[in-house]
Amino acid sequence: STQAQRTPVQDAYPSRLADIPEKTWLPRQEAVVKGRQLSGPLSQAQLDEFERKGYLFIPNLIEGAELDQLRQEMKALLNNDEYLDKDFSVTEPDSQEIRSLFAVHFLSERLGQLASDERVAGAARQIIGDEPYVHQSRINYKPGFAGKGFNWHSDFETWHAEDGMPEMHAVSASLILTDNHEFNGPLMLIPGSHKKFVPCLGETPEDNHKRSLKAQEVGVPSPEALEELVTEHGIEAPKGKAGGLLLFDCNTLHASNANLSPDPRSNVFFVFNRPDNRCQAPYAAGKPRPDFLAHRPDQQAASYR
Ligand code: 6CS
Ligand code: FE
Repeated sequence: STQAQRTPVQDAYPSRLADIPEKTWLPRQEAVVKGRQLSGPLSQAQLDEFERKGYLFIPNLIEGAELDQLRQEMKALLNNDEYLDKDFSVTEPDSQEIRSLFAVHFLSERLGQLASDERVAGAARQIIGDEPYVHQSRINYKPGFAGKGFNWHSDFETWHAEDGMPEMHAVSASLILTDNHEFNGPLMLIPGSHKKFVPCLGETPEDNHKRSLKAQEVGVPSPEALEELVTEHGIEAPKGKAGGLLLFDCNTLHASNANLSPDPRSNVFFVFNRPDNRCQAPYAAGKPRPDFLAHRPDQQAASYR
C-alpha cells in the first residue's frame, strides 16, 4: 500500500522527485569496503582499488573447461522455452529476443554453485562485511546486431526506491561469458560515482519494472547531472576475455551501448547484499516489486523450479 512510502525528510537518499532536485548529488553515508579483516580472495590492494573507483575488474577469473561449462549452461537456459512466458524472462522492447533472464541461481544448479563459490561470494563478503545473500541474479544477453543498451543508472537508486533496500551494502558480481570488446556493448562505469547519490526526477509509475527492465526511463540522472559527474570522473569500460569478473558497488553509475558487432555479449550476474540490509518497504514506489527482482535472505529455490 502507499502507506509504506516514507517522507523524503527521513530518507538520506530521496529520489523519484516531483520537482527538479535541489542538489545534483548527496554524499554517500556508508563506507564502501567493510570487511577488510574477513577472509576472502581479494588483496588489500584490490580492495583499495574497489574503494576508490567503485569497481574492480579481475581478468580471467574462470578459464578452460569450467568456463565452457558455464557458457553451455547459459545457452541451455536461454534456449529453454519453458521460461518464455515467465515474468522473470524479459525480452527486448521491440522484439521477442531475450534481454534478461532473472533468478538464474535458482533456475540452474550450476549457477547456484557459482553464486556461493568462494572466488565470487568471498569477494562480496570482503566488500560488504558479512556473509552475503543473493538479492538478485540474472543473465543479460545482447545478441550480435540486435542487443539494445542500458541507460545510465545507479542500481541502488532503483533498489532503494522500488525494493526498499535501506543502505548501500550491496555489490554486483558480473562474470562475462563472452569476450567483451569496444563494439559489443561492454559495461561503462563512472569511477568514483559510488560516493555520490544522484536524486532522480519523476515519480515511479505503477508496475514500472515492466518497462524499466526493457528500457529504463525513470530513476535515471538528468543529462546535466551526468555531464557534471562525467566531467569530474570520466568514463571507463573494462574489456577482456570471457571469464573475467567485474565487481561493482551498488551505487556506481553505469550504462551500456547497443551491440552493433556480430558477436553476442552476455554475462551472468549476482547481486550480493548484507543480511542486515534486507529489503523493507519501498522508499518511493507504491508496492514492492516481484521477488525475482529482490529476493529475501530465506527464500527457497522451489518457487522457480
Ligand atoms: O531493475 C533492476 O533491479 C535493475 N535493472 C535496471 C534496468 N535498472 C536498475 C537495476 O540495475
Ligand atoms: Fe544496473
